[in-house]
Amino acid sequence: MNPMEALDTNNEILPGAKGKADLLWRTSRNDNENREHHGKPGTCFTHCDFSSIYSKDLLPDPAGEEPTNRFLQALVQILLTHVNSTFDRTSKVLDFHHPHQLKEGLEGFSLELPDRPENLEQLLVDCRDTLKYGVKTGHPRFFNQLSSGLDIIGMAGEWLTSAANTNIFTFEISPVFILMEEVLLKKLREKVGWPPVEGDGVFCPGGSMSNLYSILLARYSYFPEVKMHGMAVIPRLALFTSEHSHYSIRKAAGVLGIGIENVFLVKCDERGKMITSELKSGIIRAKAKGLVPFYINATAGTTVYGAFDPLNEIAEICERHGLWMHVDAAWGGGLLMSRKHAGKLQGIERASSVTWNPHKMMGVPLQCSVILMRQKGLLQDCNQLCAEYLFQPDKHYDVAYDTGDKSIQCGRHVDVFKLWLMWKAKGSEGFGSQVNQCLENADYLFNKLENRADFELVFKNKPEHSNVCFWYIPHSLRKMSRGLEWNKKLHEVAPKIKTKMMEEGMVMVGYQPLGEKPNFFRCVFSNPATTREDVDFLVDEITRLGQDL
Ligand code: ABU
Repeated sequence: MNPMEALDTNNEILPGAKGKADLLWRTSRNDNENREHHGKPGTCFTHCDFSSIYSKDLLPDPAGEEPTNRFLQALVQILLTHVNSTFDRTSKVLDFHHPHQLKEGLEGFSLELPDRPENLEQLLVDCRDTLKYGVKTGHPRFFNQLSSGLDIIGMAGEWLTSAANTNIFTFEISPVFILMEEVLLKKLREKVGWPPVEGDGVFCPGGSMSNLYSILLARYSYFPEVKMHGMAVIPRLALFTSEHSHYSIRKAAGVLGIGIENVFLVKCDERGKMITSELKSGIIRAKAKGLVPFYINATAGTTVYGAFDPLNEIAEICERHGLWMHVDAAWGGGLLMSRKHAGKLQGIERASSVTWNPHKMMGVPLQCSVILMRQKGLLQDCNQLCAEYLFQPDKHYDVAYDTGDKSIQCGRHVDVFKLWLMWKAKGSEGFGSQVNQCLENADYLFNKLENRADFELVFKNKPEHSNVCFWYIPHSLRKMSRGLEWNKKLHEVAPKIKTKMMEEGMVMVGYQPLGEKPNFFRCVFSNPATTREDVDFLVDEITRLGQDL
């Protein structure tokens, strides 16, 4: 795209644009008239000539304040346009292009990096194009991932975090954020049901990392010598997780040198819950082979089915065998915010550690994930190396607040502020209602599909979380007798529909096979902007796109 041209959110050239000197924006796709804008919603924002202004002209240049203000206001206008179109149901969820098309450069949008600086006008166009060719994960019709939605307060929190641009390892450079982290970790532990004054935790980049921490901590608690001397000085370990659990448990076992083959996948029932009798016999078998079981992961909200493992039964097994109980509540943890649904995690309070991703069900902008520990001090003992250039013991404040040595990272992004700000904005109750609404949408979809001949539900009992898994059965398959051939054909249906869906871009939902089951759709709700009409739209779209298959 030529940076001299001004585009609206559909990348159409606006009639009022005056070439290189002017960039004009409309705030939303519905704002059809090209009006002058002075910061009021729905009107054009500004005439700005950025064509001879470069990044060197911005702050810290002595005369940089005014161009910096104008540049950032122009950028904010682009972001507001994106925000408005995200919530505009007539706008697309995505404008799909293949990797090679994006690499070749679309309408002048080039990913290649120049040797000579580009002016701010070009940078603004690049910003806008980056959003244009991305996916609007906050769109009410984006059902593709566990993390979705665009929380305005959360986004504001992320902007502030970026402006503060600090590292959350020491109190001396992150005094406020470190204390916020303490407040939030305590609050989340309270929700888990642990005594709030004890316990520990750390924000880390995603659920996989949180799960890795849990295995690291469990191993250290039984075999502290491993920190200094490695795996050679400890027995061959075994850990257990369900066949429906997240792959990060196996990955972590590989990363930590425990070995993927020493992760035992426990069978699940039809609903995707761990069968505890299988767990018991698995532990006995592993012991008989000379392995040392030490850790069980129970999942609260599996990735595909949204199933909850029987936490109390698993806790009993852990207590009987002296094993570490971890609960991966990356997805299900959000339900603890809802009085109506928190009971589905009964038994979580018996765990030694918990993974929880506020960036999933609580709608906090990515990333926001925690590992919570029941025992205080273990994180510090396990990970600390006392780097003297950061963690000087003779600082003039209480160095217990230099929490960075608990982490396996050195530099750590501040993920807490957006969650803290959202909590202030909604209260615990606001998060609870959000969760309730998402689960009501899941119920609505489940009930709707239950009564349709052209859809089939993958599991027949009501969703416990907001996952609804289903097949679309095209006309050609409805009368065909079931068997291998039928399964093979059904396996191709979801990918074909998804291809058309992404090319048209009006809605987005994921699919996957699971075990012997051919590809099926998994619809998940975590966006409070989604309504029943959006659910109806999804079902109608799948029907329309799949009717000729
Ligand atoms: N555990 C990562 C999230 C996967 C998903 O969104 O489907």
